This record gives sequence, structure tokens and C-alpha cells, in this order.
Amino acid sequence: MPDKPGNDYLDIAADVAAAIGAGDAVVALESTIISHGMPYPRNVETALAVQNVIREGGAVPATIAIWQGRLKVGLSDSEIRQLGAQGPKVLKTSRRDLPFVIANRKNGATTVAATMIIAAMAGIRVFATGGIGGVHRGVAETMDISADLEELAQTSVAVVCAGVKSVLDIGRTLEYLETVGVPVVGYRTDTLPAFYARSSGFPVDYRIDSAAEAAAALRIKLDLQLPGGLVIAVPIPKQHALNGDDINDIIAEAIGEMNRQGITGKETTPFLLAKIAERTDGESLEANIQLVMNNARLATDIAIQFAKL
Ligand code: PSU
Ligand code: MN
Repeated sequence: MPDKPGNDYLDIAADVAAAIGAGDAVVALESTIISHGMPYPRNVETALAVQNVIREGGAVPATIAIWQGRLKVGLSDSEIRQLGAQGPKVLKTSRRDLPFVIANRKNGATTVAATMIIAAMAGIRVFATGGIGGVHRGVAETMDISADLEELAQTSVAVVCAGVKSVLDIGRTLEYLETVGVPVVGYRTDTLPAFYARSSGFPVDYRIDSAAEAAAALRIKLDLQLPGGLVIAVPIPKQHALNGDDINDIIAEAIGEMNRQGITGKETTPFLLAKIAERTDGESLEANIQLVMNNARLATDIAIQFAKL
């Protein structure tokens, strides 16, 4: 495939390439969640465990990052360990950063946006993560809107997540997604999950009750050549959910502290995640790990159903 865009920069792991070639189920995974989303060494343990969950479910995992300037689809275990140990020293890489991280032969941890771009280049259509970026609270002052939303508008990958974290302005994030034509789908729920909590109270656009329904919608969107992705939101399992009111108080406090410290731009999400983990004595980290595993299980089922279509 030498003339496909990106191919000169792309390295696809052998098992991932074989699965893509055979039309088998593959699930993409991001790497900012490893470098910036969780502390070492839990980040590495989680990244490896998520891959195992996908393999046990019958699909091939492909953790995506930039490694020494190459777009890697399917990091090795050793690369995952190094990325996790380097943590926030690795460049957080979104759409705008890609050309420079490659040109400077750096290591880059890909956000949801950059992971979607690279997954689509490789021909992977299903991607599991924790939560997507969105419209930040206080957007009228800061204009802070994650590039993940515009990526969902233009790149055809289904993103399985636990909804939108209430560090964000959930209502405005949903309005944005509506404007740019991204379906927000609830898996066995009528309301959008709120990451640590099972519901945000905001209704989803469509409810589905099986992985096959998600796969069918993805297939049709591709067939119609409607650019852009889908958000498939699945609530955190009950036994791991945090109390919505408690966590929202902690989030509000963390945002106040962030503003006092003058933290902006790409630093905001990592700052808030770390603060919330500190304030909940690690409970939010446990919840985060469990919801990522759960999302990976559903993404595996969707990828398997999609491979049949
Ligand atoms: N949400 C999480 N954990 C994360 C992120 C989001 O619960 O680690 C990361 C994802 O990689 C997402 C990015 O794409 O943060 C969004 O950052 P920003 O708001 O700067 O676009
Ligand atoms: Mn931002």
C-alpha cells in the first residue's frame, strides 16, 4: 500500500498487520492515557492488562504512539514500559503536533484525536479509551475545546469510552458533537455516562443494547461515506462507580486550584486527573482503570461484529 497517505511514516506490528490484512477484529488503544493519564507503574500494568483483555476477547490490540518519530500501530511490551516510565516527559501529541514530533524523531503519546488519525491510516475502525476530551468548563473565557471533537467530526473511527468526565462542560460538549454530526450512543443506557459516575443526566442520541448494533451503525456510516466517528459510551460497572455528587465537588475544587495556578492548554487534563486521584486517595484511579477495561471488552465485541460485516 505504498501510496496511501501516511504509509511512509507508519510501522504496523506484525500481528496487527496480519489481522488487518485478513479482515479480523482489531482494537486501537491510545497512549496519552499511559503517559499523562495515570501514574507509573499503574499506567504500564493497566496498558498491558487492557491488551490482554482484548486478546482474551478474541481481537488483536494495537496500542498507538509515536516512537522515535515513527507512527507505531502496535507498541511492543517493552515500548509500553518505556513510555509509561517516561510518563509526562513524553510529548502529548494531538493532531497539530504530529508533523513536528515526527520531524524531530521524538516519542509522542497520542491523544484520542491523534490515535484516531493513525488508526484510520492503518485501516482500524474501532478504538477503546477511558474518556474523550471535550468543551472545558469556562470555555467562554478560555476557548478550551479539545481537538478530539473536531477529529470525531472528520475521522471515521468508533470511539468506545465511559462518556464525558465532569471536569468538562458535558452539555456544551454534546451540543458541539451535535453540530459537527457525531452520533453519541449509549450502550445499555439512555443517558450519557459521566466517567467515574454512571450517568451525567444528559440523554444520549441513541441507545443500543448489543455490540452488533454499534457495528452496523459504523458500517453504514462508512458505506455512506459520511466522514467522522461515533461516540459509543458505556457506563462504568456499578461496583466500581464513584458517587456522582462527591466526585463533582472534588472536580470543582481541582478546577479552582488549576485556575489559581494559571494552568492552561494541554496541561489542563493531566493536572485535573492527577489532582482528582490525590483528593480521592487513589479511588478515582481505580475507577479509571476499571472503566478502561470495561470499555476494551465492549470495543472487542464491536470489532468482532464489525469484522463480520
Ligand atoms: N480523559 C481521560 N484520561 C486521559 C485523557 C482524557 O480520562 O488521559 C486524554 C486523552 O488522550 C484525550 C486527551 O484525548 O486527554 C484530551 O486532552 P485535551 O483536552 O488537551 O485535548
Ligand atoms: Mn484543551
